[in-house]
Amino acid sequence: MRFLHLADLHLGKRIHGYDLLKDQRHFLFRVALKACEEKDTSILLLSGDIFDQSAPSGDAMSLLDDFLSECADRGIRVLMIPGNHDSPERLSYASAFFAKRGIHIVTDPAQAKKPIMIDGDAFFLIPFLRQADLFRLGEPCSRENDFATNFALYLDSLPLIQGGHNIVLAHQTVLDVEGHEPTRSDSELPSIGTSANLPLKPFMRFDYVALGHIHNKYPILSERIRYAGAPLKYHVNECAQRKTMNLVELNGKDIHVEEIPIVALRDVKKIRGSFDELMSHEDEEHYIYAELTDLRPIDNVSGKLKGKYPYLLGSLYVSLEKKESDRGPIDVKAIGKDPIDEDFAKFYETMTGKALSSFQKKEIQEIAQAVQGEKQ
Ligand SMILES: [Mn+2]
Repeated sequence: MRFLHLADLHLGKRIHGYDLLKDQRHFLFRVALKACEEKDTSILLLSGDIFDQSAPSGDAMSLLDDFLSECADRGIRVLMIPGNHDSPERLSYASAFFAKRGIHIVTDPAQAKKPIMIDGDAFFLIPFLRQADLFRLGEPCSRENDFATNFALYLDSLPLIQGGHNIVLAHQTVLDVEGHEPTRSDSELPSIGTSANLPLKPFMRFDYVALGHIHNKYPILSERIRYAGAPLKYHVNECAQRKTMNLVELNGKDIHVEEIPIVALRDVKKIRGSFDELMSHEDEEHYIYAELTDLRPIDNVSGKLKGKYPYLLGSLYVSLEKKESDRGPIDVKAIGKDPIDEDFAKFYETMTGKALSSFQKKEIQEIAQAVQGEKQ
């Protein structure tokens, strides 16, 4: 049994205003389908957050439509669940019809109890669940229990098969063996509180757990319980992440997971240097965030950088700006009590972490005097 495990496609996602549909199309057709062909697998798992929005754009829906049609034509079985970003109702549109062509979409937790059987192996497709969904489901879940307890009871109630593998798809936050939360990425929605976190143990009875939700790729505890991570970098702060796909092979009690690196159509990169240095760089085709080391602002810097980097995400003068978290609060009430030039010197130091040079001090003093003169 061999399959490719993906999650968090977020079709229709934008990064700093740039539409990523081309990048996502490239990933699905040129990377994911190519991997299925090269690695000789005809089963693809998509563990939730298929779309970025619950009401996806027509273009995003067309992309999924094209992709699923191509999979069906190639005889690839696709198993998918909704994530917290997806609308279960919209995602399950025509699902009975799709199932006849080997595209299985499960959006109802009651339906998940009936596994999808492929070559004697059982796939349990669990849609993204909240406590309210488990309350609605009733037995064995109850209103007396917290979410983690109810989810564990629900997992225990799944009818595992004998003599074949049991594989589960889920889109939840699962804690590691020590109870730590996974490292989050900036493109994930912040979760409120920790009530939605699930312990690892109830998942350990399965041969493989194909998780979605956490955009960082990282294996939890064992080879068998994994997040796929988002296939593309969906935020500037994810530029250092290494994106991969999980190619899973189950053979009796043995498991082998190959992490296939993803080469994106355009990478998301941060580059740092002086304006002149950056203008001689060769990263034109990527999504670029420029960190400028120049000490003086440059006129129309974004416009000039965009001339070279058409996919410029943004720019920042790193030496002129201290991170908000690194600098103390500005005491607004104190402004105006001291002479203007002294106020300015304090403000400059708060913002940059540096004192004014003697030349700058002199210039500011002159400006301050001129302003004072005008006032009087
Ligand atoms: Mn997601």
